[in-house]
Amino acid sequence: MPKSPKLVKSEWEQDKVYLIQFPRTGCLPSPSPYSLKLETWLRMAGIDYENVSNEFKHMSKRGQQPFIEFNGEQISDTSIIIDILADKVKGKELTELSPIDKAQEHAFYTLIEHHLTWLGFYSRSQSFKWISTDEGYGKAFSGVKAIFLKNFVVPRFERKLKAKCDGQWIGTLTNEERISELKKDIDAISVQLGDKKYLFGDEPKTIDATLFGHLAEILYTPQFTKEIKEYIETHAQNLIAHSNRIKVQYWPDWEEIGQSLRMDTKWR
Ligand SMILES: N[C@@H](CCC(=O)N[C@@H](CS)C(=O)NCC(=O)O)C(=O)O
Repeated sequence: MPKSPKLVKSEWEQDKVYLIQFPRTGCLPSPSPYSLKLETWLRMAGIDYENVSNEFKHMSKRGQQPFIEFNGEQISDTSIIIDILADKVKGKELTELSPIDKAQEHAFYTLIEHHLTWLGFYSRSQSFKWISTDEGYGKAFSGVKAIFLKNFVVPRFERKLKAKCDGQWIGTLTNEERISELKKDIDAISVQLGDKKYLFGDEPKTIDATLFGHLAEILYTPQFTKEIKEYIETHAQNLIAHSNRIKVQYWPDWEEIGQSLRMDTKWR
């Protein structure tokens, strides 16, 4: 077992992927759409990985999580990680599409990760209180730590996200305009999915993990307005079915994770 002191997992096994991410939360395995995307992708690809908590302090060189450690190297940014793993390890079939589908897939990736995701950030800038309840980290902290989380960390995070949104187009919109933008995203993805199992056919692709990661944060966590979930329920039932399909197939340990907050649950 080689040793690399600068890594979070300083003693590592050759060819094993270590996924460093936030600790588990109660209402879904991660409060980060990117972590949920990447872990879902690893499961879809059938890659042997080990979860490692970042203990709220270990971040990548980009100042973000999740990231992986693989053969003594740290790799960050979920899309870059996926490209590298698909190339070097497993999961190539999840990235293979015809040129026209690939073009559409890239457009949907941009819509999801660079547009839809801002509505999630906006929602949390308005209220991220759930993160300190049992839906979030409530069960993991007690006493002074729980008070600190609720009264200092959450308001600070809300302020940070608000500043981030204010510096973007989303901060300039009225609430009505924000919701209208979100509905357009939902409609576009729902039309692409149609009555197919996955966005590009019967088999899941990387973009399905991306969609799942981002949509799960909308469907399974509290939102700043009820309108969003109500709109998906009434106009995009197929997106709910898509999320459920992925949850059933790749997250049989979902409930167990929410109860135990363990990072080493068995899923296959
Ligand atoms: N493009 C990056 C985005 C990762 C990202 O934005 N992660 C957020 C958590 S959801 C983060 O670590 N933010 C650090 C911070 O806000 O301090 C990826 O795909 O990995």
